[in-house]
Amino acid sequence: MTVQLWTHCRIATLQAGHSAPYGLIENAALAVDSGQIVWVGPRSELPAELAACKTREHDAGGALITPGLIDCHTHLVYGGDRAQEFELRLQGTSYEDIARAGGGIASTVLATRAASEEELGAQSLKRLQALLSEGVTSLEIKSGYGLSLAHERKTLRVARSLAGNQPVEVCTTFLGAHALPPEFAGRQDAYVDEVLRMLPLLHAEGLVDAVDAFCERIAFSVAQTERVFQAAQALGLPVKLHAEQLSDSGGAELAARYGALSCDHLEWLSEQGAVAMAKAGSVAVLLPGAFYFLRETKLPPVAMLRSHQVAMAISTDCNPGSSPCTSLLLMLNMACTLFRLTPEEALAGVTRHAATALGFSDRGVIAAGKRADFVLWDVAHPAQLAYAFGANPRLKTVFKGEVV
Ligand code: DI6
Ligand code: FE
Repeated sequence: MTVQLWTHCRIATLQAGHSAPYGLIENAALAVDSGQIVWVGPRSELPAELAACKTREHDAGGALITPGLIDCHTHLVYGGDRAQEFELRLQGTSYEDIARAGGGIASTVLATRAASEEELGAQSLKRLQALLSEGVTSLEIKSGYGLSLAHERKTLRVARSLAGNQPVEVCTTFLGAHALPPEFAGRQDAYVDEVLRMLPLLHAEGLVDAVDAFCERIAFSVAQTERVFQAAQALGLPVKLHAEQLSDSGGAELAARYGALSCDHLEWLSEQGAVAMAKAGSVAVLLPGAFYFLRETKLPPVAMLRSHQVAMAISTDCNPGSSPCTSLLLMLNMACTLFRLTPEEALAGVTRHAATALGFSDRGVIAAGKRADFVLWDVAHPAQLAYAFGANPRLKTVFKGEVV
């Protein structure tokens, strides 16, 4: 055993059922061996056998330690940007009108198709690095701006390769059913057939960890979404869904029937949908950046989610159209100010519950047996992470036991 010890810190473990808020331990110690946490608790209770195996002691200088942050819903790999669409929206055109007129997602599809794998990688790396600078250690990246076999493959390959030399783990999600590509105009079901053809091929290349769809009046119907879910299920892939973002389509109930890892957005979620999610254990992924940027007024039903004990995660939704955002810390603040989450719920939403939303049971909390992904912060209390917006108090990230 070669134990690295972290001392002179307080630790927000985020452990479920811990007696203190945030699972906070004062005057704490954290022991790491081979990339795994082997012990956490008050320094005074550190077992002598662990102290005896210590090969290195890190003085955290009084920092707060939290689990590494997890961004569980991003569309980080895309070409171009949509600043002009932003200008149009400021003049009064709505997001849905722009989409119906062939702009919106479709314009990012053109730019993504036009970009080479290298160009896409370089543009996306900057966004990834912005997230990492705030303590993200795991994230999800969706495809969905390629919308053809070759371009969805390119997107997913970029997503996979981004993780290659960065201290982060990336999960990839196939979002072929994100929008209708121009060559399929007026032929929605034929495009869903095409999505069903792409999925097994991309999966066979090891590019797909999960499957998502955009179930909405400007995107795909419940019936079309179900065909995609059936195909995912046949391959043993977990599903998740962009559900009830702009209207109540009943997508969450469908997703719950397929045991979805998460349902995301959910501003228009019905009580039936929440009940179904609770039964299925699907996480509600709330995306305050998209709510803010589209100036939505319909709030996600947070009180209802709480009353049905649906776990809530928070994510950037990093994408060019509805949330061109690369700050997960800002999302903590917005989840509190806009959605009225408590700072503790918000922090659990980017750690413990975000891990569940990605199907990870080995991270998201600081506990023995979990991966040693954690962040040192220059704050006295965890609520400060949600309270100060535009600040980045990160001191250090530790990824798989090693200082980044
Ligand atoms: N919902 C969203 O908010 C993103 N995708 C989706 O299905 C936005 C995509 C975009 O506008 O580019
Ligand atoms: Fe999204």
